[in-house]
Amino acid sequence: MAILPILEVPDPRLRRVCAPVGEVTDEIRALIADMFETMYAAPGIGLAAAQVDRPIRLLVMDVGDGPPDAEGRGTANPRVFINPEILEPSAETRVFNEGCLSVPEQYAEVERPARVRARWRDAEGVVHEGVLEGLAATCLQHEIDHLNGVLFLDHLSRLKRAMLLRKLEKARREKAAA
Ligand code: K1U
Ligand code: ZN
Repeated sequence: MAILPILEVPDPRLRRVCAPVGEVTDEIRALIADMFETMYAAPGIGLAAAQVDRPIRLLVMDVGDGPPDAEGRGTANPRVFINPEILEPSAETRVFNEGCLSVPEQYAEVERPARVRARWRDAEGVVHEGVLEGLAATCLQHEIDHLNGVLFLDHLSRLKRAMLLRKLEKARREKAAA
């Protein structure tokens, strides 16, 4: 397994529309393992293949709430979404202070549908359909945006986007000078 470099804005490769995945091969499964390792190391709760320079429709997510462990605590819940599609977004929306590993350490409130009915394939190629809500719904929509070359910045007003990008440049300058 390997930790892969994550592309950061303004890299034009983040703006590509990704191609559907055909057969789920061992090569794809190896990429999935690397993406989980990269996501957990970052750390993050989601990662799209586009962010690690693989322009294909694949994303991984772990927003927790897996089966409780021996102490009754919620645990990891790694999930793979191949060729995900939103079938039905809810009319109700929710606002979440989103981050993005391609826009490091910058956060902004984004409004999206609160629930989505989605269809996707898993790492075995099995088709699933289900409703995601809460953080899982927000994260799935954020990651599907990546597969379409869209960043959470694109959901902000021009002014908010410009302010956030200025903050990012300042943080990068300070880091380079340190
Ligand atoms: O796609 C990405 O860039 C990953 C992104 C996913 C995401 C976060 C918030 C809302 C929607 C989608 C991140 O994981 S940013 C980091 C983050 O949110 C986080 C990091 C450590 C602990 C908890 C959250
Ligand atoms: Zn992101």
